[in-house]
Amino acid sequence: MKTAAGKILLTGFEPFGGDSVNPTAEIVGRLHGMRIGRHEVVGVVLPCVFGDAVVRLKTALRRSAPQLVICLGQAGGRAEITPERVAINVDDARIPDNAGRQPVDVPVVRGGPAAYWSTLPVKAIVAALRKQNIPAAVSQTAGTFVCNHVFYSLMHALRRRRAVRAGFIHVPWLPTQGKPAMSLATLTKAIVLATEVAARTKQDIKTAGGRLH
Ligand code: PCA
Repeated sequence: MKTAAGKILLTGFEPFGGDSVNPTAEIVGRLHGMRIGRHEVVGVVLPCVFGDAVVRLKTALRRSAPQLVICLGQAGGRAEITPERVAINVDDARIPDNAGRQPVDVPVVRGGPAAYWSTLPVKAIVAALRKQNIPAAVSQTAGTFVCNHVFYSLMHALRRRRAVRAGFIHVPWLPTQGKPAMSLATLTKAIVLATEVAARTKQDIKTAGGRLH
């Protein structure tokens, strides 16, 4: 048997905002310990709490020393798998997090740059998913809640480690949560595919992926 060449850190979130499930915790639970290509997946579920989620993420980064990091979050109301293009340096919570924290207009990292780009091949991921008939689109905003907070903190933590590719993907609800939704089987397949593409694509493809609005 071939030994794994390296680790892929895959994170999800616990349920939040009164929900009893979060599709991303389910996906991560299914993929933890799996091999994707020559990599081994390390799955971690983060608390949906400003600050605490980042502490857990940094511990996971230290322990697993991954070559690739993909953080996942639920985006209720979206119909597609959406790799995020950019993380912005602001927390602005419309609802309290799971610890009752609700920061408004505060930077994720004081003095940090306004934004960090994802270093995942977001366009290639979208193209590969669409080829499998899985609805996908590049998203231009990860919002300003805990997901963007984790995404920004991830890219900030890795800013001097350009060899480690990293980014964030939002996913739709599960069918039990509302509509639009995607089955757990499709979500899991999509994330495996996205991870494979991210692991093997050095240079992202250049296709127009933006929407007018
Ligand atoms: N989605 C939220 C936080 C946790 C999650 O799964 C967000 O989009 O910010």
